[in-house]
Amino acid sequence: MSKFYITTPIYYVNAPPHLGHAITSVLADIVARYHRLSGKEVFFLTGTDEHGAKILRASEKAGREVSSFVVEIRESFRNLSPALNLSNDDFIYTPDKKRHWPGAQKLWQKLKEAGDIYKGKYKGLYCVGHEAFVTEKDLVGGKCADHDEKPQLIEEENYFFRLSKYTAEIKRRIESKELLILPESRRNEVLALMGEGLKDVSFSRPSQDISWGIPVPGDESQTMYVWCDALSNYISALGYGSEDETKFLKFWPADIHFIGKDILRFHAAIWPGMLLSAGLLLPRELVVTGMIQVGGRKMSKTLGNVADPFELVEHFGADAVRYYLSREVPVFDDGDFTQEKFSQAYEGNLVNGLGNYVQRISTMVRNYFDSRLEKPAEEEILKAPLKKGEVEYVSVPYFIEKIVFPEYKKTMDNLELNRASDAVFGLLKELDGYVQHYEPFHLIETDKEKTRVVLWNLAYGAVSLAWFLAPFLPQTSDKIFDIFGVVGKPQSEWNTFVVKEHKALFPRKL
Ligand code: ME8
Repeated sequence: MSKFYITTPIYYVNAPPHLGHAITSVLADIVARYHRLSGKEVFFLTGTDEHGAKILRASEKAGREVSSFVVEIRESFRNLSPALNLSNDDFIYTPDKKRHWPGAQKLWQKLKEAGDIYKGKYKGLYCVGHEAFVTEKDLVGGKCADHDEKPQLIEEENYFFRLSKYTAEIKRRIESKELLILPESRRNEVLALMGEGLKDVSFSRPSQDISWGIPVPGDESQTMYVWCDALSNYISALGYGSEDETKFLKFWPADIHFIGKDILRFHAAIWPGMLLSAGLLLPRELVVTGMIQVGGRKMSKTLGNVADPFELVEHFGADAVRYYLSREVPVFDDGDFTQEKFSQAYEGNLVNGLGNYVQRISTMVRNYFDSRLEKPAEEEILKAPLKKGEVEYVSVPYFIEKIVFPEYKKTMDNLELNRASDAVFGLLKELDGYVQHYEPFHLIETDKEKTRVVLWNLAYGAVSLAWFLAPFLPQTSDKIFDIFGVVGKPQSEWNTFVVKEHKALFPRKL
């Protein structure tokens, strides 16, 4: 069985999660579920990034001891999984001395052994929001444009990582697509950056200034730079540096790191540099998402313009939120979030669209055929073809197999999740058209046998929707399989449908 390792970023615990974190985790979950359903052994990792100045400052602001402050917020990130039905196999957090520190420290040791760690003096502007040094050109009116605050001038002695040494090799890997970066525009952006050459990175801070972190191996007076610490989670979680590295040997390299565009540079430059220095394989793919915005500005904890995923789930249900995040927001571009847009999408596509379709079909099967529909003979099926414009497809199953499935598979494999979801909701539209065309609610009065064929096609369509939606809307998908009596049955056994009475899939909220 082939393996598939997929990760989300580990999120900062300076505040509870917002919809921006939810979107990355939901998209990664959809991909994880898709690969699991296609028979791969999947390892899906998420977690939290809990060290550094940013977290320390947030705990001070809250008047709390940092070690207990992080636990509380970590739990709210952990709770995203049951709330949004995320299927992560593991959850890593950086203060975990047993699971995370040995990996981070082993990796540091490897860089050191490679001669890539050296001591130097650094003077620069540090943005705590970014947890990175910034340059004058990143500032607007002396402030960091993303975080709306003045960076600190820092002058200190610390350790450096010789990233410059790896510029050419990293560039080659990205150019050759051995390290694939999606979408193309982000790949080009990174390559342009490489053109200027990568600079060495300050990789530690004096412990007296920032003690909340992992001590540098062999020099307790220094704390590891939070990005060096954080990036290593992708291998520490697999047991790298522990007594048992079996999982690491099995799952590394990562097949996909799902990240937002805000952290691309760290993943496309520093992380490959660290791995090359340590003689480890590079991840296969970085999938870089756009940002959810509110009124044109990135939704962020620092800016305080956040939408709470838990509230949305509470009101609309997990699948409604998953639907919105995977279809109504572009994966690779920025997209705006408004409550009105969310409600409209919910009412339009879920209540009136998918929910209504399933309700109508199941009700007709119950009322006209005593809840049971056997598969009609092939020649009967041919009597109710599906018309799409000028083209006539012999049946609903045929249309699904020849038109919908290839488009779905292609777009899923290319991680064009919005388009894959469009293909599924496009099928729903065709099925609605099929209902309108044959009007089974009238046809039943004149031709019961043909109504049986039409409804069988429509029930097959409903179950196919459930199959396609399984990675996107897992609960809804399960419910539809159950309503039509085909739980656990492969497609080849979707012959007889025994339909159950059920509640609305998506209750009306307006
Ligand atoms: O950067 N829209 O953590 P972070 C879409 N700890 N996605 C968003 C978003 C938005 N408005 N806001 C956040 C860190 N995200 C580091 C990562 S990884 C080794 C360390 C998502 O809490 C998006 O995936 O700031 C972004 O890259 C990530 O959350 C940043 O989360």
